[in-house]
Amino acid sequence: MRTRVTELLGIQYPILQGGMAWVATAPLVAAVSEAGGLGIIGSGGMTGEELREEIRRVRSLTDKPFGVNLMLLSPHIEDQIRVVKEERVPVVTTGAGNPGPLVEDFTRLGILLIPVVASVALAKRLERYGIQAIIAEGNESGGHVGEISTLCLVPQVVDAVRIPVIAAGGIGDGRGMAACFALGAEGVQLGTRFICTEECEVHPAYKEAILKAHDRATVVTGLSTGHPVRCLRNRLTRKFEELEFSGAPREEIESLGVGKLREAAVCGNVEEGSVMCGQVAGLIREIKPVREVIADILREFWDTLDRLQKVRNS
Ligand code: TUI
Repeated sequence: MRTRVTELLGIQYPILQGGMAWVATAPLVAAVSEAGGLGIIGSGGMTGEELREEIRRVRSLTDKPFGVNLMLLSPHIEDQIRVVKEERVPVVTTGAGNPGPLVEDFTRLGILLIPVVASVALAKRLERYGIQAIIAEGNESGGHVGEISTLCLVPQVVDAVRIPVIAAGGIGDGRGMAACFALGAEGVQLGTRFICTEECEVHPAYKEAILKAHDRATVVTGLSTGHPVRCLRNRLTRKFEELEFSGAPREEIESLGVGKLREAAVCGNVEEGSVMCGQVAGLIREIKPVREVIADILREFWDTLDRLQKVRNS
């Protein structure tokens, strides 16, 4: 399969695995890259040196291209930036902010910078800075979310820029991938689907919670504080709702979320922790090896195109 995204990244299939903090560690990342997609380390929560170790662990498992996601609000962001430069990581994605100031340095070092954006305005601004591809993420996604749905955001970004667009948010299978290609995307990024894989090192209770989820199982907390996060509805999100409705001070609401992703992902506390995942959680029925997940997505993608062709010929 060839698109501008496979050519730019040097990968076989235009399928990226979202760089999820505390979830996307070396075994998952290497498995996705080995299967022909692009695995991406979630560096959120790591110190610079922990990130370096994870990068080296990926390199011990695969020779294929891989990426690191930099969560721009991380307290360790300066160290993490230094480490990805020193380690000459092939691809860096960014989230939760504007990576404009990084473009010059990364370009000089041959590091491909692919920002995640949730708006047309930021996509246009970053294209002017000289970036080569962009991920447009709709608010069906898990974790830190924007305001616009994938179905509305992707075609607006596609129309606003000339660089290739990778769609993210709400894609759980090959039908979703085909839908995003219909909107003009040339690649897709999936997060939640890759959590429920054998290679993903997240706590088993986190995977089970996603398997049990239904269509309305996720909520967005933190809208009132300016840090909206989508995760599974549980005891923690009910506490958030209570505090947010009561008009509690912003600091008190924010402090409720501190350390809670680790609590769910590492300790397996899916009631008091933050089980970040997208609205496609309701679509996911089983835990499979990464290779099978990618094979399924590709088969469903081609089946969808065949189905559409039949509509045309009917
Ligand atoms: O970054 C994400 N998703 C994330 S990051 C994360 S880590 C976390 N840990 C604990 C608590 C909260 C979060 C979990 N999920 N997605 C990419 C993304 N970026 N979505 C939306 C944006 C975004 C938002 C605003 C990108 C740029 C932006 O720009 C603001 C500006 O400066 O214009």
